[in-house]
Amino acid sequence: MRGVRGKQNNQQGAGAGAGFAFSFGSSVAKPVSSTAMDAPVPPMPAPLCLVTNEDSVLSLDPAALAVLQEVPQPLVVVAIAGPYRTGKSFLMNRLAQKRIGFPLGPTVRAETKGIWMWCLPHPRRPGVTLVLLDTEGLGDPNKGDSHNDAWIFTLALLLSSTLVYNSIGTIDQKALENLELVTELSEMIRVRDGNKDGNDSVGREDEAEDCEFVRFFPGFVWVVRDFTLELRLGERPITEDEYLEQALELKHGHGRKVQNYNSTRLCLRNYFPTKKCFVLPSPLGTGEQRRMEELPEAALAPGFLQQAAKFCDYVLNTARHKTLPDGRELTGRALCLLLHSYVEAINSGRLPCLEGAAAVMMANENAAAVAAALEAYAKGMRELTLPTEPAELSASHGKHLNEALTIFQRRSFRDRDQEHQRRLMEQISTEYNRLQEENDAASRRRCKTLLIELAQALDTNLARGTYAQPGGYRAYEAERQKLLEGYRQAEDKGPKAEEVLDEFLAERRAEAGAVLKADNALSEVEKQLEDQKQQAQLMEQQQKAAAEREQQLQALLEDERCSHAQNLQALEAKMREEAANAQRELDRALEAKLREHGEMLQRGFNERAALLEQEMAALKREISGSKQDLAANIFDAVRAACDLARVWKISRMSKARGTAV
Ligand SMILES: Nc1nc2c(ncn2[C@@H]2O[C@H](COP(=O)(O)OP(=O)(O)O)[C@@H](O)[C@H]2O)c(=O)[nH]1
Ligand SMILES: [Mg+2]
Repeated sequence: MRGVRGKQNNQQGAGAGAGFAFSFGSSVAKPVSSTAMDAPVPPMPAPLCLVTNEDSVLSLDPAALAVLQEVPQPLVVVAIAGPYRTGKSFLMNRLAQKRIGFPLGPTVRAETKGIWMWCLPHPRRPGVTLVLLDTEGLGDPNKGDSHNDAWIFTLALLLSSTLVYNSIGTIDQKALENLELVTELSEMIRVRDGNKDGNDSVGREDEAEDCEFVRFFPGFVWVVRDFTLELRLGERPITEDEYLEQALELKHGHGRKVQNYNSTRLCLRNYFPTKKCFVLPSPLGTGEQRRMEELPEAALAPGFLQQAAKFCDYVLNTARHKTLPDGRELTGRALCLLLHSYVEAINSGRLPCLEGAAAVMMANENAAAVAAALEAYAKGMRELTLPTEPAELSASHGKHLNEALTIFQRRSFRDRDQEHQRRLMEQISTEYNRLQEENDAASRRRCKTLLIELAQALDTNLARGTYAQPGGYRAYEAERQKLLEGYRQAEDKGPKAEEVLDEFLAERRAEAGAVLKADNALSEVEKQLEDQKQQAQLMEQQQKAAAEREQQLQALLEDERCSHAQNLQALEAKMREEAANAQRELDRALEAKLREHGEMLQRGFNERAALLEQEMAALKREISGSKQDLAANIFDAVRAACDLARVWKISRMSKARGTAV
């Protein structure tokens, strides 16, 4: 069995970016994403090889993974694929706005074949990382191992949010045949793990799955290099997109020849949610053969520069963030997890499963989101110095719980049955309980120390027998009042102030009685009166301690009510956001199918149109299902949160009353 192999790869790009910036046309920046304030991307001076393909094994490079893993921002992932030596790396360097970066054809020796990665701050979207993926050596007979060419192409496609296919000349039958790989995609990817018995060897269970590819696949851009034709259809000038559309026109009929003709075209039409085309003339005069990267910008043909800038503008302005089909944006960590799953499947002879990989990634990320949120809560609460007043502890709990929920919400993915949020709330509750106990203990320690200090004069006088003489009780009582005053004035006693004082007075009850009894200056009646006063004072203190406990219990219940409300609010906001994202993505898929349906009808491909109608009906069912799901989920969330709140309440009340749950 072949496993994923970590491989130390020291190959770097041909050199660090020289900081040469091409100027692209002005553009309107997209709105900054919600996670835009995340830490910026660590500088990556040159591309690294992310996936290598040698000896029929795909390996992930730990150094490149480490870089990608550290990107906490949303990603725009642009991958380029196509025949070798067609200027792919050259074009990607222009997208990076760097003269030197991805190694170009003549500068690399026959070495690594695979996917190179370059992470850069997105030049037009603050807070977003642009990940460029350059595939190397597809179809190059002299380079590496051609066995996994199709896997490299598939991985580039699955990782990207925009896939650029680059070829030279024109989009003719030959060019489309070179792109035959797309027809194999339905044999190489599965949407979901249909085979429940676990025997998921290569082979597809569900032939209809590829109609769902449109929800997972990136936007598609075909770039034609050294283009020499005039963009005309008969007399009519046409756009580049119309040129692509025309090249992808289907033929009528059912024969094998027609099927062969149509197969790649059909896949391109059906799998990709958007299609775009750019034609670039040769950057040099005809027949010139020079290394472009060594030429100054001014030596490149203006037509090439203009078209290349148009391509870069399109990609930088419109390429979408990399998301899951439900619209949730991926970070570098999440993309790494998906990549691991895909490569592991491929190396062990299985097909990458899109939903399976997403589920593993989401579980992993949700667990990490719980840990990060809990850590933030604990860190925030550690700022308090104990003992502190219960109101302060409670306010701090509310503040940091809110922060923790925000962190969790930002970082987590679809959280089935609110399992992870529930776990987070339980762990925060446990931590809050622990802190309260710690605060109680710290309060007891502080109050006891304080009383020992304040009682020093009393104890010294008692030891000296100062109170064992006529008038001693009055002196004792005056000293005791001084002690009580000092205690009341002391700050930061915490939640156990009254309770500890109550215990102190009860402990000293006998002592006060003895001093009173021994004081011969007092008559029996006076002694009785003083004794009653002592008793009343003790009872009053007992009541204060009881009131203190009751007040704290009420505050705890109020804390629970607030936590519960915060939890619910976070759950509902998250669900609404998820539902809106999912709806947007489904709408986008539906739109692509609707467009294709219109074209098929117009061109008389009625069978195809009917098939598309079925696919659209399935998507619409999913859309209405997702709306019902939202309502059901919110209901479930409320119920789950109520259950949790009830458990807390019972446990807190029992704790406060000193009984076991
Ligand atoms: N004719 C032509 N050559 C190009 C173009 N862009 C880059 N080149 C040159 O073609 C060679 C291969 O380029 P490279 O980007 O490494 O191709 P890749 O193998 O597809 O990545 C280099 O010497 C480039 O300078 C282009 O648009 N037309
Ligand atoms: Mg290259």
